[in-house]
Amino acid sequence: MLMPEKTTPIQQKNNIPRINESPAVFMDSSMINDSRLLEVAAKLAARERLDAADGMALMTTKDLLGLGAMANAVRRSLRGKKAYYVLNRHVNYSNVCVNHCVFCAYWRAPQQEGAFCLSPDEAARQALEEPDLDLSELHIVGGCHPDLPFDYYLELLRALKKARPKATLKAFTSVEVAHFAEISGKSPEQILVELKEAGLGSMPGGGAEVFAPRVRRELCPRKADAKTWLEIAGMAHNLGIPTNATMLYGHIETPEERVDHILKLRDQQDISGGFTAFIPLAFHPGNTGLKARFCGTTGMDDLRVMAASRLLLDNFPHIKAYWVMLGPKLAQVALNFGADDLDGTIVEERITHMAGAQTAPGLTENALRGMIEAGGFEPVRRDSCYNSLEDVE
Ligand code: V47
Ligand code: SF4
Repeated sequence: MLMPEKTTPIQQKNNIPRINESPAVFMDSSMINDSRLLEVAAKLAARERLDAADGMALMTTKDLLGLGAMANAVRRSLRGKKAYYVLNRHVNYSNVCVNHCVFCAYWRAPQQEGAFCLSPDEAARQALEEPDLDLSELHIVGGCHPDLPFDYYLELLRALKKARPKATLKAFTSVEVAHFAEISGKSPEQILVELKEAGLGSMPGGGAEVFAPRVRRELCPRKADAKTWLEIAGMAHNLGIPTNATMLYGHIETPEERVDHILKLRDQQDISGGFTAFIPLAFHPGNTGLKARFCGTTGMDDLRVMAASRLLLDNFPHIKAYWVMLGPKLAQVALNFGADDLDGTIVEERITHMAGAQTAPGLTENALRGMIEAGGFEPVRRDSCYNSLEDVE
């Protein structure tokens, strides 16, 4: 299969490079012991696109070091020794949600103990809690609240933009946008246009979970389906709004379903081109409806998903090792397994910590730079769209 040759408008605007224009991949095949991986390595060297069978070889191999060497060769051909991080803060405006996903420990019913909903002013005050932190990004997500009017979300963006004018507002997943359309009677395009006018700069990649209908039926039947998620991401890209993409792994999904999910994202990226990063999300079972069946992902699987993603997503510029879910130590190692970004300072994280994550609530810039340097990489402070801020005063 050949890769499309045309660069989409959002790729040009955001300076998103195409991977098939990147330098050739030099791979030391003496590192590879799995014969199936050797076949994939030969395809990569010939710049052939990988298919689902290749994906299965990557997603099921026990040859972690061979797989890592392949992903690292691609990562180094794209980014050299650069490893990105961002000064960001999470703002969770509400945990009230009508979707009740089985894997989620974050949601509460409207009157339930622990339910919260910040006013736009309260959210803005929260965004200003660390006045000395020169934030480049606010990561803003909540649940699908049954009663908040769409105007609330516009007010929320305006208040946050006023509080932090220099920060990109990375807000609302495709699932939230689908919900806003449903409660307001507006089309998802109209919702996106109005959010953009109110200050939306980019969108996070949550809500994708695993696209397979079998998984969604069992774990998140009320949530927007795969087609809707992908369509809204495409609409955002066409409106010039870059977005991320995720996959929640380590629960009931099969290796085939993981590969299918990743290839669906690759297909969408071929069409609309506005995905900036892919983030594999390691499932945390604590306090969720799956806690009796799962005990968390293994380091082997975390690194395998990271490396397989880098190799399959030939049109995604960045792969993020989200330290909150992987832990800082494994996230640092993941920089050698295809990842080129650690996310950021975060300050306060709720979704994973309510599901039992033991990581710190946030990290300092020094800690992030130290992790990157100690791993043998060059830290690059970035904005939400991966522009370097290293030389900016
Ligand atoms: O959509 C829910 C997942 C997502 C659990 O775009 C869980 O830069 C693990 O999308 N264990 C939200 N994960 C987080 C997210 C994200 C994070 C960091 C960066 C970006 C980005 C996006 O977390 C949800 C869902 O897929 N999630 N419950 C859990 N128990
Ligand atoms: Fe709601 Fe998101 Fe949690 Fe699902 S994952 S219950 S949509 S907050």
